[in-house]
Amino acid sequence: MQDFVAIKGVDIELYDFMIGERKRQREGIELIPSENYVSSAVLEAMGSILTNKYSEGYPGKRYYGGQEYIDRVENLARQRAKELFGAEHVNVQPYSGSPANIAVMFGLLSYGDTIMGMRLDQGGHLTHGLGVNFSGKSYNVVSYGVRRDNGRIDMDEVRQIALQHRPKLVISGATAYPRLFDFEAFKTIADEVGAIAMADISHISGLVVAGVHPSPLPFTDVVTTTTHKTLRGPRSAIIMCKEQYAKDIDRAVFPGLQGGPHDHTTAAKAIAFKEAMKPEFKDYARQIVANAKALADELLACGFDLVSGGTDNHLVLVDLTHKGVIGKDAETALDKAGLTVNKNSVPYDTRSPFSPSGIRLGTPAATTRGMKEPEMRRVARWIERAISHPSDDARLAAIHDEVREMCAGFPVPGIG
Ligand code: DSN
Repeated sequence: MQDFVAIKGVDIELYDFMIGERKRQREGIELIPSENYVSSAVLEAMGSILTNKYSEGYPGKRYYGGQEYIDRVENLARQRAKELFGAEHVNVQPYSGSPANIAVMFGLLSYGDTIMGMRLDQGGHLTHGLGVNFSGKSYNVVSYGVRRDNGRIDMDEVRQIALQHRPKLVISGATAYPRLFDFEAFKTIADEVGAIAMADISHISGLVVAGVHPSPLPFTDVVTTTTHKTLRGPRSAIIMCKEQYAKDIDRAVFPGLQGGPHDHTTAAKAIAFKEAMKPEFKDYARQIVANAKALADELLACGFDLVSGGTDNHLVLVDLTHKGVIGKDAETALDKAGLTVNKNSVPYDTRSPFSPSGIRLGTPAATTRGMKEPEMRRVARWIERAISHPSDDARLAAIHDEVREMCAGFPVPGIG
């Protein structure tokens, strides 16, 4: 278990915060779908002496000396990612998901080019073209969303928008879409309009490598993913692409956007890729989806409205409109009950992103602790009990006692 002894010796104030967060992680259930618990080996690499090194450039072509081992670390991470995903080329240096997506656009497009992505308020991501983001400020954005009647992406509509606006980049991928992406259809549409096809699989990459979600590789031109969500690695990202885009992507990452790569994180990525190659990772990914389905089914039985009526992946998007509770108040109440979720817009939300109508739930972290369908059904019933009386602190505290008791039987990797 991480006991932060050295930190305690130099910074008692920070130590207290870290002990508090450790307790929170252990005694509550993490249901934010983009979060997970990394292994002790990944944690060790992240807190290692590799953070001491600078290594601008790429293996064999660096701007600083002393790269004998760092080159090997980066090559190992690249090689494992190529094998794990079946990618032609991989850049393992992006600091995180947003810089990875920006690097793709910076490397392959000219300012003012048209890009097409999923609208943030319908499930997309900031970097897929939101007006206040670099992507929305630098490129002409056209967007697709989901159908009002079934909450699903309509590929005919995506094709019509693409034919009308002829984007240079077609982005598939989302942060709040509970259904499968038809990556092949996106690639066909991109080809039809002469666009580069990009898939951002940050949320689902762990499911993709396990074969639980169809993969956009090898046919998609560029694929980005964070490494810390369902993939269960360090807080970071990678870019995968066809060989023809490799030089432009690499130049965009360094020296275009970034300086020295975070070598300790690269090492942690190499470890995570190795872990994800193990047969037990496939079982883990299958259980993530089974757990999400159990959670969704029980929530439906408790009278909740789910966007698209359920889930095919790791997340569930709950529309609270008919429950008479707003997402922010639900998030606060659930926090008090030891259930960590995030408020989230639902498609066609009439409320603002700061105070949306829904909450977003996911099972990757709970599944890492070994929780299965019976625990997910309990979670759904706790959510119902909490949300039906969101201001009843005594009731919420009582739920947290039950949550704490259940959590004691499911240790957190790296914490215990
Ligand atoms: N912040 C991530 C998420 O929660 O989905 C997206 O970048």
